Amino acid sequence: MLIKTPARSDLSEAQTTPETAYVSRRSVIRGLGAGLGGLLMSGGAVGMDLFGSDKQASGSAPRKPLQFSPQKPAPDLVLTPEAKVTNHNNFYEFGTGKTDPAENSQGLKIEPWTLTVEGEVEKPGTVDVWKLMSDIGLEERIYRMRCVEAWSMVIPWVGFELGKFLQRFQPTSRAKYVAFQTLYDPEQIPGQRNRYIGGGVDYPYVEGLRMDEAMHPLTILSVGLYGKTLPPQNGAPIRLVVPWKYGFKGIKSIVKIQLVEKMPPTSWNKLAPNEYGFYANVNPDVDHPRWSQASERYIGPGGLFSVKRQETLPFNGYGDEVASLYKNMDLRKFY
Ligand SMILES: Nc1nc2c(c(=O)[nH]1)N[C@H]1C(S)=C(S)[C@@H](COP(=O)(O)O)O[C@H]1N2
Ligand SMILES: [Mo]
Repeated sequence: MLIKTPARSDLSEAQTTPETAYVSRRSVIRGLGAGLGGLLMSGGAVGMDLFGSDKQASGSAPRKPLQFSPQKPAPDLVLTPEAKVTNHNNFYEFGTGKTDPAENSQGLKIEPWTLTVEGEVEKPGTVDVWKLMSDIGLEERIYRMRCVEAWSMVIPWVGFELGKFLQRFQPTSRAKYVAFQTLYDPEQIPGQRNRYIGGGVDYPYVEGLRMDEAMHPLTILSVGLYGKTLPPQNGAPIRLVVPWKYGFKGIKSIVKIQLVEKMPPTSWNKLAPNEYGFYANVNPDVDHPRWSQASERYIGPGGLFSVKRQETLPFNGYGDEVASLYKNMDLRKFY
């Protein structure tokens, strides 16, 4: 590893972005005709929008300010501007183009929203996600995000540890894996009505983790980014974030979590098993059959299409924390 990667606790939204980036971010946001609200939320637990304009770049769904504990400094990470995080997405249910989700998901009804936890647990249950957001104690997590398509971002998520949440339901000793499911509602979701729009994925989108991966403190359920609730295109109101894995593991708009004994099916693996594995750990040494994974295009501050080619790090830079989970595994075989 050439770049020293700080522990996640060393990172903070306010400190990761140099002054010049704030200037660029402002111009990008202005260029897209949105408000300045996002600029003021750095590290903040404050829900006030001084400019009275909290609208995101492309959407009509208002995002609510969240209360959360901020992270500490991360001098080596530069945040991807909010307007890019919310306008360059993969959410095939709303189309396969990068701007399709922002354009087509604004009507998604995200409130109310319930999440059911069932399967190998002593106490199955259904929670009101909006109530959960105000009860559970949210924290900021600034993570690198590496898509399997070889682009990356740095995103200031707001959320909570999946492991702590799952403990509430008391997993049984038979729980070996965790299966996740996205909302299935073809009336609302165009890609679920039309295979062409939805990119040929079998819906609902499903994902899974091994139990130890799910319980790892880096694994979060995110309910916000840049200090506010998630916009629909980023998986509102609740989505998974596993920072050492390729982005497709981060399933969006989750309605169900099942604890199970056997490895569950996952959407991209079903579609192309030779290209996308269950583990999907970021690994510069294991290429995708159709492209190299050794480097990535980092989408950072600057002009709308400014990208920087950089090396991809093993486990996306989180190896110190997670490599031990895979110590006896051949990562070429279990890609
Ligand atoms: N339900 C669902 N979840 C999904 C996807 C999707 O198409 N549908 N795309 C995945 C992929 S490939 C990536 S890279 C991330 C992108 O998250 P972002 O748009 O918030 O950056 O979401 C993941 N979660
Ligand atoms: Mo992705």
